[in-house]
Amino acid sequence: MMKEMEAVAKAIEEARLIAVSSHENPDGDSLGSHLGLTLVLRSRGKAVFSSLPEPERYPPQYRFLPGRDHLSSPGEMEGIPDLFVALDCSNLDRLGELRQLAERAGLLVNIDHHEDNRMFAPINLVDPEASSTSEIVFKLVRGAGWKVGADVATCLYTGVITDTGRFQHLNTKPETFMVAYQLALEGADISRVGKEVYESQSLPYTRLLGITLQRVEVIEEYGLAYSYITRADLAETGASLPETEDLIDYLRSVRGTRMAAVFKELEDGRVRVSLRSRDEFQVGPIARALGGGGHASAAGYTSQRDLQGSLEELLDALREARGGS
Ligand SMILES: [Mn+2]
Repeated sequence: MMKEMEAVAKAIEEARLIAVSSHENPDGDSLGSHLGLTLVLRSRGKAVFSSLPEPERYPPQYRFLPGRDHLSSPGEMEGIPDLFVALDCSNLDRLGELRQLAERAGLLVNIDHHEDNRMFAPINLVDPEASSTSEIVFKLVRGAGWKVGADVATCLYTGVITDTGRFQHLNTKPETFMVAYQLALEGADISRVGKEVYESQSLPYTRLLGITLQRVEVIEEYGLAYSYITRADLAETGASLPETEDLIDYLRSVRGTRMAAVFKELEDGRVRVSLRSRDEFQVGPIARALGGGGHASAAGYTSQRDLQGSLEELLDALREARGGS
C-alpha cells in the first residue's frame, strides 16, 4: 500500500495538467474524495480539469461541498492530461464518457476501496479495508506532506460519514475514527455536514418518502424489505431521483429483515435497483450477478425489465444465490 501511495504522490508532483473524476450517479464519498482532491491539487499549483460523467445527477444534499465551483462538464476539456485520477470507481465503465479521456491520458491512477475493483490502471491505490475513498485520499495527502485545511477536510469527512452510514456500518474500524479525528483537527465543519447531508431534505422528497414507506412489503422467505418509486410518483411530488439515495436506509432498518431493495423507474423505462444489507449478509455478489456492482453491504444494478419484472428478477437471483431452484 505504501508503495502505491508514494507512486501516486510522485505522479501528481510530476504532472502539470491533471484530470480528476469519479463515478456516475455520484454519492457522498465519490464527491467528497473528488472535490477534496481537486482542491488539494489546485493548492499545489496544478492545472486541474475536474469533471463528472454526464448526465450529472448531482444529489442536492452535496451542493454545499467546497470545490463544487471547480467542476466542468466533460466536453470542456482541452488537450490531453498528463495524469487522470479516477476516484471511487471499481471499473472504467463507471466513468461514463470520461473513460476515453482516462485511456488517452499520459498516466492513469485508480484510487478506490471497492472489493471488486478491476485494477484497471498502471497505478492502483486500492484498499478494500478503507472505510471510503475519502479516507485513502486523506492518507495520500497526509503521507505526501501536503496541506489539508478546512475545506478539504469538510469534503473528506463527508465521504467518511456517508460511506460508513454515520460510523455504523461494518466498514467502520477504529482507524476510521482516527481519520475522522484528524479531519476534525483540520477544521472539517462537522455540524454543517450533518445538517446539509441528513437534515435538509426537500418537502417534495419528504412526501415521496411517505408514499414509498406506505408501500413497503416484506418477503419473509428472503428477509427482504422492498418498495418502489415510479415516474408518476416523481411527477406528482416534484421530487428528483438523486434525492432518494438514502431512502433505502428506512427499509434496511425494519426489524427481522436482512436486506432491503428499492426499485426506481428511470426515464427510459429501465429500473435502477438499490440493495442494502444488515449484518453479514452480502448484497454485492447479487448485484454483480445482475450486471451491477458495489460493496458487500451496499450495491446496485440497472434492470432492463419493468418494475414487476425487476422484482421477479431479483427474487430469482436470491433463489439462485441460496442454491435452491
Ligand atoms: Mn465509496
